[in-house]
Amino acid sequence: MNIALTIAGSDPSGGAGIQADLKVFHRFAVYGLSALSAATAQNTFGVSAIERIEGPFLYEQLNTLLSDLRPDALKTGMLLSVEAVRSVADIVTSHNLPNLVVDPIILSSTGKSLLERKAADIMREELFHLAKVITPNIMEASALTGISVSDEGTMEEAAIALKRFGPEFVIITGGHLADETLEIIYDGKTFHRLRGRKIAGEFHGTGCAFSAAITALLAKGTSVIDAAREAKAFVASAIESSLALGKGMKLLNL
Ligand code: PXL
Repeated sequence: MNIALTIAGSDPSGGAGIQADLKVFHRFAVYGLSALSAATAQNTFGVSAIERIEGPFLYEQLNTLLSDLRPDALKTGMLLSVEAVRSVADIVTSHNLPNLVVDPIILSSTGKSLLERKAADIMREELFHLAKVITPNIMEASALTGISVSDEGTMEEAAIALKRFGPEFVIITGGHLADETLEIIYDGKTFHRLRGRKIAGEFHGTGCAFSAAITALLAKGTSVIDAAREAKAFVASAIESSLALGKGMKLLNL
């Protein structure tokens, strides 16, 4: 069985974070490993508090796990601190881990900061170049490039700017665009575009599910373009069957 690892924060609602990632890995029949990089207190209305996991303890979780098990692919989600970003970069390098997917989570769906300012700079400088794929949404692409990303043209501009930090592929997700969904995939030469129908409503965890699905598919040997296409279809179907289990945002049916 192929193995995927998620390094992410805990979302007790199960809509995003490490819980959602593990559900997605299971859906793709990939064995899921996990290491916790932060903890949140949250429900379907949002995040009320965040607790840190110190960098050395994240490093210890990963080093212990990886001295025994070897993932075929891994992803990062909420990393929060400079120390966590550096622990991941160290581990990916020292264990020579393939198929790193960096989902550069900066804000929660309701606007809470999940990555400290300095940590975003360090992620861009020290983690992106180790990645097979980075998957910022348009808000994250804006914050990471200083470009105000709002349409296809500015998504392409931001993809070019982000590619310079060294990832093999940049995928900018445009589920937050006004009237369609559009993913731009850039490998330094060619742009691929995945277009979809926009489904009305606010959904929690779409970015996590998308990057987790890509990670699971890379673990199984799928190419990045095919993985992105399949991940998009998976998320669209999870949105279509999303669940109003709480009183706030709908939860993806993962
Ligand atoms: O959706 C981004 C996200 C990722 N990881 C954790 C989160 C959230 C959003 O709230 O809580 C742990």
